[in-house]
Amino acid sequence: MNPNAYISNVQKDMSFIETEQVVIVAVNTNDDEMFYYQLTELKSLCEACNFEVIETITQNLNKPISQTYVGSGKLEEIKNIVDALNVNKIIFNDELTPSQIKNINDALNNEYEIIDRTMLILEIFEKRATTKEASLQVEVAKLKYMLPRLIGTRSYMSRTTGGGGGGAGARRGLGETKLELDRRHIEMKISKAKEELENIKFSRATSRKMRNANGVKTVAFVGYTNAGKSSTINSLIKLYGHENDDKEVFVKDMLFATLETQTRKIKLPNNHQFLITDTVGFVSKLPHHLVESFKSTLEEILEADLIIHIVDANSPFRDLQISTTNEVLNSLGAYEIPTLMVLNKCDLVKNYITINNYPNSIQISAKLKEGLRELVSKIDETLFDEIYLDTFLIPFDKGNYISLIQETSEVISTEYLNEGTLIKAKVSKQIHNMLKEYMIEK
Ligand SMILES: Nc1nc2c(ncn2[C@@H]2O[C@H](COP(=O)(O)OP(=O)(O)OP(=O)(O)O)[C@@H](O)[C@H]2O)c(=O)[nH]1
Ligand SMILES: [Mg+2]
Repeated sequence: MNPNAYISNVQKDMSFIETEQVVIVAVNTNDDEMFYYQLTELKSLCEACNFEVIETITQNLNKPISQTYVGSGKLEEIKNIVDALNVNKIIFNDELTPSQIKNINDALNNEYEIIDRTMLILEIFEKRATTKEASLQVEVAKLKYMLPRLIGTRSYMSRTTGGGGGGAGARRGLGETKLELDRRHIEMKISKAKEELENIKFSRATSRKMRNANGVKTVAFVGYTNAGKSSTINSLIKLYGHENDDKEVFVKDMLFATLETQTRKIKLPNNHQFLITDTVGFVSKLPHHLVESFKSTLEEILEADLIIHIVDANSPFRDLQISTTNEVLNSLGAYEIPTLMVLNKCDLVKNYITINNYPNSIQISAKLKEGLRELVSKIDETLFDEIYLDTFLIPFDKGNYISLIQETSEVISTEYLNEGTLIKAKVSKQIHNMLKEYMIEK
């Protein structure tokens, strides 16, 4: 099958609101909680692509069969079931290798569309991408996924050679030329998209450097998709948003609502300010190419002074979601950044004992705006742990320093003397060091 055709078919299907019935196939290697969780998740991924799962076919194996994913008898059974159900798309729970796709297609007479987990995730990401950067990142991931899958699909080869006619040798020759052209075309598209991404990455790095140079602290919100990262950020913006930067971020009950990082400014009543960054959500078996393509976006997490790990406390799979998130964070190299776990959606949790299993976490409900003050004071404590109670005598011609203290610190008292302004405040280490010459003992 021509992967291009396969991809564009899936895209075409996406444009209809109607759902299409599909069958899912999964190899169960250890019959544990993880397997059932991934199956449930695959169904959600299908839903996000407007596919309705009407049958789940599983096979218990030590590991997927390297040639055909499931055994040949099982393939026969799959064929009978999908025929009986009149379904023409089969969704596989894992990423299939190029040869597995080819062999499954051969066994099923090329009569069905074979879609694997990776392709589903790529499709959802593609649908959700709204910025140039996100679209390019998804494009690179998708093209890289496609590249090895151009080879070895017989229907693709015969289509490119115009079907019958000529000997096998001639057919292969023409097919290979076309294949080579397609491959080169894709490689060119990948390097063009990467070049464009480099430029975007550069301007992102520049604005990040400016933020760092200004000593502005950053808090990255990370976690599983749909855990409520964006909702929590919106609730915080409502309470503490900066007047010039209080636009809400996008929230929706769907997988991967957020694809691009967005930053908002928070100003607390004690004048402490910091930036919060919303990030793309994670999912189990996040395709390798996708993580790689989104690396520059995800790297924003590495620049953060604090990571807020948002967990859906109401999910029966929250422990697996926590470990998946931790794995992705570790793979990015975010070991040393202080992290605070936040259990969200506590309004839905019936059994409070379960929540107590996470002793160092903060419990909130972004929806009911509960627990947010505690969250903010924990963030404040972590970010501004080195606070100095200083008194400065600032000369009148240095009014900008007065504004700096008033803008960023909790001011205890202000007095206007003949020599200048006497100001007592709880200041950050940075201001403490910067204004040492105006400090007086008090
Ligand atoms: N009941 C309840 N629902 C919530 C709460 N917080 C978020 N939600 C809902 O959960 C869904 C997902 O919320 P988002 O904020 O978009 O989740 P996210 O973590 O940003 O998701 P992605 O952007 O996909 O990674 C939405 O339907 C929210 O209304 C909460 O505290 N309680
Ligand atoms: Mg979001």
